[in-house]
Formats: sequence, C-alpha cells, structure tokens
Amino acid sequence: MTARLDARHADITTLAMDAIVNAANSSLLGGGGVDGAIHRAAGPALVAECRLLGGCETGDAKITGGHRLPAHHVIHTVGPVWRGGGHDEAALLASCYRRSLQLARAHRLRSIAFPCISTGIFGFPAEPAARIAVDTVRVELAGDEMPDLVLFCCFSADDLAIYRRLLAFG
Ligand code: AR6
Repeated sequence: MTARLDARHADITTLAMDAIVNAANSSLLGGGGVDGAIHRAAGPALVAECRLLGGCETGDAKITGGHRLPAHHVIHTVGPVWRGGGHDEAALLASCYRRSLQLARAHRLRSIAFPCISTGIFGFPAEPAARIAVDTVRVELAGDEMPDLVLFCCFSADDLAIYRRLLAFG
C-alpha cells in the first residue's frame, strides 16, 4: 500500500498527527509565521529542546518532541528564501520534503502534516512550491508503507485549491 495524500484547510498547531512539520529558519530558535505559531502552542520546552540541535542547514530537517502540541513530534525544516528561482530554490525545497519524510520513516511515524514551506515570509511562489511538494512526496513514498498519511496543511483557501487540483490531476 502507498501512502494516502490529502490536503486540508487548517491551523497546523491543532492537528493530532504523529508529526507536524515546521517551516523554520536555520537557527531553529523560532520566528514568525507557522514557526511562531508552533512555538507558542508547544510552549517554552520546545525552544529549549531546539537549542540542543545546533541549528539546521537549508534543505535539511531535524526532529523534536511536540511538547504541548497535540502532535507527538515536530520536524523542523529550513526552506530556501526565494531569490528569483536561479539559486537552487527548487532543489532545496524538494530536499525539505524528502528529508522530513526520511526522518518520519526513521522514527516509524505513521502520519505527518506539512505546511506550505517557504511560501510565506520566504516568498516562494505558491503554485510551483505546491507542485514541488506533491511531486517530491509522491516520489519519496512510492512503494513505501510509511508514513501512511501525508497531509498538506493549507492556511488559505487559495493554497487548498492549488493542492486539491494537483492531488486530483497530478
Ligand atoms: N498553520 C498552517 N500554516 C500556517 C500557519 C499555521 N498556523 N501559519 C502560517 N502558515 P511562513 P516560510 C502558512 O512564513 O515562508 C519564520 O519567521 C503560511 O500561510 O510561516 O517558510 C521562520 O522562522 C504559508 O503558507 O514560512 C523563518 O524565518 C506557510 O505557512 C521564515 O518565517 C509558510 O509561511 C520561514 O518562512
């Protein structure tokens, strides 16, 4: 069986998944956007755990507990800042999805929710970012049983419409 992919309009901090993914920065010490929301909801123990991780490279991912979140784990990944498209942004964004799923699998997690990494403060255009997200997740999970649910968590109706179309028609 291959993983089920779905998209939902939600605040990712409310999702009771095995893991939610955080669109962090390389310090892993918090910020605005979804990063700020996750740290506020998880409580101060999350940043204390993050301090032990020594930061994270763009395109890579690291895992912590979920603390006060309903999710059991947080996978922190650092997306690229959009600089016009000629600075390896697409490959680095794909790497965020790939590395997050590899971590989820290594920890035997069954369900994971992604926000639209890099498309807020980091400025990556929404449509190409969603295409990279869906294509990368599909390839990474081909023929693999774990995780068995991957949710694209959209914070806007516009993002949800993009993902619904990509999931329906490829
Ligand atoms: N639940 C789900 N999605 C959300 C939520 C939420 N609660 N809040 C925002 N989004 P962004 P980035 C969506 O800016 O572009 C931080 O300061 C948002 O609408 O959070 O990767 C970090 O520390 C957008 O679709 O992340 C970094 O410095 C998506 O999450 C920097 O921002 C990503 O927007 C990372 O920028």
